[in-house]
Amino acid sequence: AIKFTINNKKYESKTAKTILEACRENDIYVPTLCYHPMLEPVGKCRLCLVETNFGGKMVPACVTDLRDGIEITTNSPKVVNSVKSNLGLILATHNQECTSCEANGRCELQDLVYRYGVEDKFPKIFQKSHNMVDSSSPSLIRDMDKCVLCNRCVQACSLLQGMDILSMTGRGVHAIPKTAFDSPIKETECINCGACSFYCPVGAIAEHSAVRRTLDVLENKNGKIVIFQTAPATRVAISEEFGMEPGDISTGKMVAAIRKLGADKVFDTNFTADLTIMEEGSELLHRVANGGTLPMFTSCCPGWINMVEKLYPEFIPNLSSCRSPQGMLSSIVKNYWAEKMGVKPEDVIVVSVMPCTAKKDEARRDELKTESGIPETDIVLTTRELGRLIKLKKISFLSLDDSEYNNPLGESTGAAVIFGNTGGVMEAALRTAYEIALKKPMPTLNFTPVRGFEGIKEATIPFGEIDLKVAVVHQASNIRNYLKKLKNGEVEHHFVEFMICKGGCIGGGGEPKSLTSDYLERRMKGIYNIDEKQKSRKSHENEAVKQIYEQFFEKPLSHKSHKLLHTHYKD
Ligand code: HC1
Ligand code: SF4
Repeated sequence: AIKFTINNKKYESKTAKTILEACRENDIYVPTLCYHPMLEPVGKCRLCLVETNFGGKMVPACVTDLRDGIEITTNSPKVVNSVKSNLGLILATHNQECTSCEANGRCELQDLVYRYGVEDKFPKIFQKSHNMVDSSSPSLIRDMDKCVLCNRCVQACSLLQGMDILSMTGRGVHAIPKTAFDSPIKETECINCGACSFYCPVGAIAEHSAVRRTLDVLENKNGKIVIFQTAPATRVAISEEFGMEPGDISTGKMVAAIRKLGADKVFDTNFTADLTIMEEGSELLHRVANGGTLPMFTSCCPGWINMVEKLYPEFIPNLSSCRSPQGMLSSIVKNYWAEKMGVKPEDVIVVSVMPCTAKKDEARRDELKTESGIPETDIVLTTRELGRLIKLKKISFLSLDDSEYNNPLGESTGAAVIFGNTGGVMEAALRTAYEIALKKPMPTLNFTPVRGFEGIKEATIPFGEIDLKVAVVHQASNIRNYLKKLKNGEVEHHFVEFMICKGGCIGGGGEPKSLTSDYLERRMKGIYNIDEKQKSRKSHENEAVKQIYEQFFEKPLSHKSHKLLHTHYKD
């Protein structure tokens, strides 16, 4: 173990590599702005400067190695003054439209300025100098006058996602993360995953907010019926917006809060996750039996669809034709449920709550409009935005009694909720396909080879005549590696699940921001806990799904299913 002192107290550590890690391990506060435990430390913001007994100069704690015998001081007047003056300099170049900023209340800079009581006294020479708000993407807004040059968006986009859309350009006061040729983000190869917005410590890159529009819809209904749907991964993360822990399950409170906001019905995207399994499983069996294009690729992740359309159009035939569960639910609501309820589709507004910024972009697709040309999903809110709405309306989330989803479009099984985790769609599909094709239950429902955080997971399942080879790939950079291997003939599979974000939807770019290093593991556990506790854990046992086939769709891949539950892609 390394022995050291912090503020004259003795400590030792076996795991900490840097001074910052040693301080965090021992609950000693060191301010940071550019640091995030899921990214590489870069030592740019200079807020974590500390004094040590080695050399005279203060050193950045995030990039300075912990050494035996080091004496660290984090609370001297010299350190505190340096934090204050660095914060003052950051403020001088920062567009402080805090009151209307998407990050208001969850901004790391705001918290630091408040904590240190920093006065905004430097002249604002650089304010508005970049003069650029890029709202071209339906998913994201970039306001570079709010950028603090932490480099986190650049790292998220290149290191984590392998997309390289943003890079730091210019020096000193002219430094700024830019797209190639400074193009509006919509004109780049950006897939709208939102990783940049998740890691932005301030409001320089944020989700393209629909909070105000949703408020308007809820407060001025004018006879319209407002339906909400909530994605699998929202229920293990929304709790973090209210001070609970990652992975804490708050399905019932979330539904109750949405009712309080004024929704007329709350449906569950999980219902159509179960329905997706019926359609996608049947599509796979059909492709295998009839020599269709293989491997078949899942199609529920909109960042992934964007990636295929923009960068790998040669793989479009491999994509399952199934709409995403979000798309299926909205389609059912507007094209079937509305008629059953005796209302016009135009008088129904569907608000979907998703862990994902790319879902906003998916909802605007021409292929996902009703016959009269209105979007089937009217509004997409991220989990973060739902948190904002609940807070704005002063709903006391933590003291709400649990509420249930409305049926039948609120009924779901354990197979549906695991869609939120990487590997979940595959596991859910196998639970059903195995049982339907081989007419016997899978030996175990917990199919562990496709669980966990490994970038590319593979499994082979004896499937009657054939050995079914499957793979699960998550995080855009791993996906690009996998596709390279597939093109080179180095891998061979029948069915592959792709999720653009690390961990799957639980790691979506629209989920509550977290400064911990284990939030993904904890959210993942939360999802599997829900699955374990469900009455049924197989999609084909969902009674409401069975019913909708009996009453309307007839069977998977029927003519009606093709019209309302399937889609096509742009090449
Ligand atoms: Fe997902 Fe999906 S699981 S894509 O990861 O198939 O966003 O949570 O809603 O649509 O169901 C996201 C999550 C989500 C869809 C489902
Ligand atoms: Fe990069 Fe994703 Fe942000 Fe686009 S949304 S700039 S791909 S991190």
